[in-house]
Amino acid sequence: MKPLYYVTTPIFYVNGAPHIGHAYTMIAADVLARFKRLDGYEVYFLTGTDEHGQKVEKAAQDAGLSPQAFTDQISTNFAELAAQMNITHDQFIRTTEARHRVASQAIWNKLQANGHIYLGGYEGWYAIRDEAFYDESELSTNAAGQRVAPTGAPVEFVTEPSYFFRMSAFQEQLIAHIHANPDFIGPVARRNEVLGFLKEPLRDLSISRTSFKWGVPVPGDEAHVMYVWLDALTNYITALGYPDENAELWKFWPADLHLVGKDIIRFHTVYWPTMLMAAGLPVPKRVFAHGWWTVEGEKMSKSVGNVIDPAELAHVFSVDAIRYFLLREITFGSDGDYSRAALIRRLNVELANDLGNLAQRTLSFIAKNAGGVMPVRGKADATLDGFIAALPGQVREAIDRQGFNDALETIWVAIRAGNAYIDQQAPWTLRKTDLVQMEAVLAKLVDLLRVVATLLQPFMPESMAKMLDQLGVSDDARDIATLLVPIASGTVLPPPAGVFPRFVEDAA
Ligand code: ME8
Repeated sequence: MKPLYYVTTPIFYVNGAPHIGHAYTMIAADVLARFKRLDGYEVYFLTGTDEHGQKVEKAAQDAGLSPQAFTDQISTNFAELAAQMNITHDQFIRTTEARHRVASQAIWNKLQANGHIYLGGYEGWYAIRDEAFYDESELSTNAAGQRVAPTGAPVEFVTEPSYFFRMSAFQEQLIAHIHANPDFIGPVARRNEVLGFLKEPLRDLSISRTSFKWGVPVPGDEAHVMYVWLDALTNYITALGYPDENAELWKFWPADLHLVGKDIIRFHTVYWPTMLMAAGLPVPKRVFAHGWWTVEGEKMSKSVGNVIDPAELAHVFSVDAIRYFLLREITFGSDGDYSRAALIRRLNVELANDLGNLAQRTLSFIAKNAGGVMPVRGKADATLDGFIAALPGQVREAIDRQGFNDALETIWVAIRAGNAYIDQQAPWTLRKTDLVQMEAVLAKLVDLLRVVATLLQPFMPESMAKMLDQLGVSDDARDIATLLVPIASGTVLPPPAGVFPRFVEDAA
C-alpha cells in the first residue's frame, strides 16, 4: 500500500477576481502534490471556494445579484484559474454545497454534545473584510479617521446574541501540542508568533451571527447562522466525507499539510485545532504559512489597479515560467515582490540560458555527432556523479519542509555544473581525438539532464514532459523510483527542439 498524503489550499472567498496571490498558493500546493505522487505516495489534493459570510453577501449586493447566483459565477473563475495554472487537485469544494451544510452542522452538534458551546451575547469589534473579531486593544485609527484592525481593515461595533465555542478550555492542550510537535507550524517565525499569541488568555470564540442570513443555519436555532470561519475550516473534512468516518476518503484525515497565507495562520493553528480537539478529532499534522506578494513594490489592490491576472501573465510568458518564477523568486514563507523585469530575468537567465542551453547543447551535439541515440557510457570524469546521485534526496528533503526555492537552487547548482562540465570536457574536441570518451561525456550529461528534468516536473510539468521526451525517457519511467533504471544506450532520441525560448520584450 502506498503511503498517504493529504494537502489543501485555503478555500478562497468569492468576493472578487482571482489574482497571483491565489495562484501562488495553488501552485505551491500543486508542486507538493505532484512531487509526492512522483515519490510514490497516494495523494489527495483539495482546493475550492469559501462562499458564505457577510463579505461575500455584500459583494453580491454590490454586483446586483443574489448571493447564490454571484457565488456560482465567481467560484467558476477560481476553478478556471486552477485549470489555467495546470493544478492537479482531486477535488474542488464549494461551501454552498448541501453536503457541506451537513458536515458543518454535524461538527456543531458534536461540539454542543461535548458541552463546548453556550449561548451568550457578543459586544465588540468586527471587520467584515477579514471576517474576524478584534479586541479594542488591537485597533488603531487610520488617516481617514476610521477605526481599523491591525490588517488595515475597517471595523464596526456589533452587539448581538451569539453562540460561543469554549475555546479557552483548550488553550493548555494546544500549547502542549505545539511544543510536542515542532513541525506542527511552519515556518519557525510563525510558530513563535502563535506561541506568543497564546501567552495571553485565549477568549471563547463567537461562532454565530444574527445580523445577516448568508451562512449555514445553526442547528436548532435558525435565527443564527454559523460564523463563516467555523463553516470554512470544516471544508477540509467535508471533502473527505465527514461526518461519515467510514467514507472512502476519510483515510486521508488528518491532513498532512494545510498550506495557507500568513494572513490566516491564527484561524488554522488556533481556531481549527481547538475545534477538532473539542470534537474529538485528530488535528492536522502541519500548517505552513507562506508570505505575501506585492506588485512592483505596492500592495495589490483594485483601487491602485495593479492586480495581476495570472491568466494574462501565462498567456504572455507560459504557465511553467510563472510557476517557476513564483516559487524561485523568494524563500517560501517570506514576503516577495512581483516585478515583470525580475520575471523576465529569471526566464532568460535560468530557464533559457542555464537549463535550456544545457539541454540544447547536449542534445543537438548528440543529434549531429553521435547518431541521435543515447551514447555509450564509459569512464567519464566523475564530476557530475555526486549531483546525479544526491539530487533526488536533496530535493525531497527541501520539498518536505516546503523549501521550494532551496530545492530549485540545489537543482540549479547541478545545472551550472553541467554547463561547466561541457566547456571543460569539450566534446567538440573529443570528437576529433577520442570518440569513446566523447560518448562517455555525452552520456553523463544526458544522465544529469534526466535527473534534473524528472525532479523539475512538479514545478514545470509541460516543459519537463517535452524535455523527457527528447531525452528518450518513456512515460512509465518518469518517477523518482525509476531514476534508478538508466536510459539504455542506443535508445533513439527524438530531434531536439528548444524548450525555453528567450523572452524578448516587444519594441512597441
Ligand atoms: O482568507 N500574496 O480567503 P481569501 C500571497 N476564505 N498570497 C495571497 C495573496 C497575496 N497578495 N492574496 C491572497 C480566505 N493570497 C478564507 C480562507 S480557509 C478555510 C478560508 C492567498 O480569498 C493566501 O493563500 O482571502 C491567502 O491565505 C489566501 O489567498 C486568502 O484568500
